[in-house]
Formats: sequence, C-alpha cells, structure tokens
Amino acid sequence: MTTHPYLTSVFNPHRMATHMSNITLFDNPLSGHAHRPRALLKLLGLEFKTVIIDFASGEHKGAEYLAINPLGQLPALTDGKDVTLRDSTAILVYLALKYDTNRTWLPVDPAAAAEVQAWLATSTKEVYDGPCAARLSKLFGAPFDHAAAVAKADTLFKTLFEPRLAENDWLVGNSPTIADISNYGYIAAAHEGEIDINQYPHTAAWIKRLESLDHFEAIPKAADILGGA
Ligand SMILES: N[C@@H](CCC(=O)N[C@@H](CS)C(=O)NCC(=O)O)C(=O)O
Repeated sequence: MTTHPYLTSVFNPHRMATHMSNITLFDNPLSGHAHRPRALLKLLGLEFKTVIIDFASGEHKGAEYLAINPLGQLPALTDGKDVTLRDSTAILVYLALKYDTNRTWLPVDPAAAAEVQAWLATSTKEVYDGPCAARLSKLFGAPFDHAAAVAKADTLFKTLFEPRLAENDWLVGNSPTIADISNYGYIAAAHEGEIDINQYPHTAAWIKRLESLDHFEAIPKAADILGGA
C-alpha cells in the first residue's frame, strides 16, 4: 500500500478546531464512495492519514487490504487499534456520531435520523444504479447498460431529488447532513456518465450549494486523475 504524498496527514490550516485523531482512510480519488468519508473528515476538521489503494494493480483484492475490508472495496477506515470499518455510509454514521458533537450531520431527532437513513439507502441503491452506473460504464467500460442507467437516473431525479430540492435547500431538515454528502459525489460527477445534471435545475443548484460550504471538498474530475485518458 502506498501512502500518498500529497494526501497524507491532511491538516486543514483554515480550521481553528482541528482535532487530533488516529484515523486512517483507505481511499482512491476515483471513487465516489471514498469521497463520502473524505468529505466529512474535512468538514469536521479532523486530522487523518490517507492510504491510497490502487485499483489498477488489484491492490484492493490483495491480502493486506482484504485484512481490512474482506470485500476488497473502498473505502475503509480505521480509528486507532479497535475500530476497523468498511462501507462508506457506515463510516459516515460512525464519524458523525463520534466526532460531530453538535449532532448536525446526523440529527438526534428520530424522524430526521430515519430520513437521513432513507437517503443513505438511496445513495447506495438508486444513485448507484443510475448516475454511478452510467459513469462506470463510460469511464471504465464497466458492464452496465448505459441507456438503462441514464433512464434510472432521470426517474430518480424527477421523482425524488427535484421535488425535495425545489422546496428545500437540503435533503433532510434545514441544514446539511450526511444524507447530502452521501448522495453528492456520483450526482456531481454525472456528466462523466454523459448525464447533463442541468436538466434537473434544483439538483444542480444543490450541488453548487454543497460545494460552497466551508471546507467542502468537491469530487475530483476523473480526467485530472487519469491524465485525460
Ligand atoms: N457498499 C460499499 C460499496 C463500495 C464500492 O463498491 N466501492 C468500489 C469503489 S467506488 C469498489 O471498491 N469496487 C471494487 C469491487 O467491488 O471489487 C460502500 O458503500 O463503501
């Protein structure tokens, strides 16, 4: 595993209350799933170490990484010796419960917390089947039906995101939560799957709203990572 020079020991100089931690994020900049915990770590001002796992060489399926995540998927996160977590949305829940003392990223109110959970599930199912599958198909030649993924995305945006975001700035309540973070990456990168998000103006505005939050890290452009390949 390589410890990436420019992503290692990320310390946010703009944040006064940067917290010391023993967190390591197993990451890859091409992964929208990995963007989720990376974004929240930075929003929370947490110091963390990044270990980049290389997909191209199959490092994610190597014994060393499988000992951390037996599914061989990114992301994963360790926090000290006792906590080893897989699954991007589970990691969001952990970070919010453990480190967001104000409990704004995962609200305490039962109904609001359940709404957040519903949107986390949407990010792992409908967003995966729609904009994420379209991107995987176009960027990496993954065996998804691109036209079907675009159609699923269209239905998803029209039935769920546009109605909600026409009336509200955020997916749950009146402030950003992990629901927004979890759904953001693959929707912000929808153009990489040849989906024009501007067809869905309220969703496009929500992406800009998220990206304008202090300390929010936008999902990197795949072309910048792949060198235009
Ligand atoms: N449910 C997992 C899915 C993670 C996932 O599918 N990650 C992709 C990268 S975006 C991956 O590692 N794929 C390799 C594989 O599944 O073999 C999560 O939310 O973290």
